[in-house]
Amino acid sequence: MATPKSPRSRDLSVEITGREKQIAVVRLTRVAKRNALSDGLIAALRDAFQSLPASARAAVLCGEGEHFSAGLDLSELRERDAGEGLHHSRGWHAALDAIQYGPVPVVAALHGAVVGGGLELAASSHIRVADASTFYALPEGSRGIFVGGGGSVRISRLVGAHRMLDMMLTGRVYRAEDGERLGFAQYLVPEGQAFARALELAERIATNAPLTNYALMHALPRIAEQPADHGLMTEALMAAIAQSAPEAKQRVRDFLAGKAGTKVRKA
Ligand code: 1HE
Repeated sequence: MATPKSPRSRDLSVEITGREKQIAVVRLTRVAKRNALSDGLIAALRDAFQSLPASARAAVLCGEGEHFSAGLDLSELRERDAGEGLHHSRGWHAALDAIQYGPVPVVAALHGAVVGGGLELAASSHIRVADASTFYALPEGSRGIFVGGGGSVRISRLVGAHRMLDMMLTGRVYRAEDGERLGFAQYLVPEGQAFARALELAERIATNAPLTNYALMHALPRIAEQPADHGLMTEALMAAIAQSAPEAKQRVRDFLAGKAGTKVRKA
């Protein structure tokens, strides 16, 4: 792995690795506090995703230690007035938007606790790989607070508002196997293997045409929110832009000439 770039916060590291330095590994390193997300760490995440090197084509988001993240740093939860609470939540929104709508697809490698704001963070990534030790919870209900990091939008879309409501009302905890079945993660791997699988997926993603990846990250979720006739129009516009790129033309020529190594194969 390449020498770490100077970390923007001691609680976060950014390393650039892989073929032609195409993969950015963004790692929460606040192990002693179970990667609890302080205001500083949230700002560092925002800065990291807003300033990835131009060579990056995909990113892996992971956590050091036994847990992905214990969520909001509860020690910072002090009495805020309404305005401060609003801005605090909007700060999280800005950081997690920088992940979801950033320059490259993000694969999260999950293990241990993925709870509260940690689950909101995971939900802002594009692909989630969970190992068998992963568990998901939203303890906000028992802490007397509400989600504020985009969870009511992203988590409810991932698993349904009815499941999110159950988790918050009853403190229900989902195990890794259930999490994959319900949609928290798209991949489930044996304990200790989430990072390796996430890196492998990120390397595969990095071989796609950047414009296709951009369309998937930026157009697809918006199309899914549009009325059908608007969505179809947006899809047509995005399709026209993607297929007009010189790289797309070359890839299709390669396939037709039998030169592409990307024939679809049965799983
Ligand atoms: C923390 C935090 C935290 C641990 N903020 N300090 N999140 C929660 O309600 C989850 C709270 N945390 C836990 O339930 C557990 O810590 C874990 C299941 C995640 C991990 O358990 P364990 O046994 O490995 O660790 P621990 O012994 O509980 O914690 C180790 C230390 O981390 C300890 O500090 P120490 O100084 O006594 O060593 C804990 O206090 C500290 N720690 N979690 C601050 N969250 C945008 S709104 C989002 C709203 C939310 O995220 S609410 C949910 C918050």
